[in-house]
Amino acid sequence: MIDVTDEPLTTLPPRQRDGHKGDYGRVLVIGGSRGMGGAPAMTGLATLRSGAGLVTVATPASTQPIVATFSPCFMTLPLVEDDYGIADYANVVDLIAAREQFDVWAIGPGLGRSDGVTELVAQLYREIPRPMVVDADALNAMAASLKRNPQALANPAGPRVLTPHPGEFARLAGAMPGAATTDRVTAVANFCERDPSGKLTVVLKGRHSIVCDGPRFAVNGTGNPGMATGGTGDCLTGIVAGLLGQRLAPWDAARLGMHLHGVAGDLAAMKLGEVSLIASDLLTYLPEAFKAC
Ligand code: NPW
Ligand code: AMP
Ligand code: MG
Repeated sequence: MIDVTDEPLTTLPPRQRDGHKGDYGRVLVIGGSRGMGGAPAMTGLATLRSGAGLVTVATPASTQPIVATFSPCFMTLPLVEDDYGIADYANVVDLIAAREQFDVWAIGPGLGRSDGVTELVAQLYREIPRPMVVDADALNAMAASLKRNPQALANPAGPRVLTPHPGEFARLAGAMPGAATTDRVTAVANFCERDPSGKLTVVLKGRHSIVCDGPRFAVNGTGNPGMATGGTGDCLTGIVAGLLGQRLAPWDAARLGMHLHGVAGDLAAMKLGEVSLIASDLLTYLPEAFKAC
């Protein structure tokens, strides 16, 4: 039987009176594709609402003007694309060259699936030395790489927080986890054992999301079924990235992020009802969630 941690949740330290935006993290979100501009935009907004100092959303060139209109508060960066989606080589060169500019990377929301995306994700996952949140289509890209070579992504250059829902987890791990919490904990533990580098934190989402960094496990208690609506996971990616930007350790950022995401969902459900809750409501209620923690 695996012990679930009784460590209390970390809280963010109060902001320094003379703090400046560089102190709170420069975050790069990579996501979006034709028809899915909303996903990286929500990730970018959630990152900002979670306290990051500067946020840039990198998205295919054709999607960039759309993503930019969601907010004047984040910057955007166009990615080279061809008829099939992101064209990997040029992007990897550009992004690797930009690595020093960003403290935290968040990759995957709305990115779509293509060979170019698979190559882009594999290279960034392996090579970027900074903390990276990996979600959505970046997880699908990882699954495609692992299928070709199970060791392809072992021992990445920096810490990685993976945030799969059960469907994404099944693609990564090769089997759908059971519904019971003990089965879910076991499934994540087994998955983490495959990369003993100590750089992996996995959040298996759903009711009672599991957070595991190898030796430690936590089970989240916040959230409600109103959050079973498109885009809520994209918001979680941004929350965790924002907390990493403020220098929380991956385990703390994943646990606190999951908790806050659920509190925002619970506040939204209290006000609006579970039926009508939509993902952007989480962005509205995140400030209250932070104030309550
Ligand atoms: P089924 O059929 O429902 O039983 P996908 P996705 C299975 C972007 N988005 N929760 C499920 O089984 C994302 O960022 C863009 C969820 C199905 O077979 C991604 O880039 C939005 N699924 C992309 O869309 C808003 C579960 O997994 C499969 C499950 C695709 O992401 C929406 C679904 O996974 C969205 O976020 C569970 N508990 N258990 C936007 N506004 O731009 C089993 N499954 O195919 O990866 O689809 O999650 O929608
Ligand atoms: P995604 O499927 O990637 O959009 O992620 C959905 C998000 O909503 C995850 O953070 C889940 O933990 C959360 N969520 C979905 N359904 C529930 C539920 N029934 N209870 C609590 N949280 C949920
Ligand atoms: Mg998702």
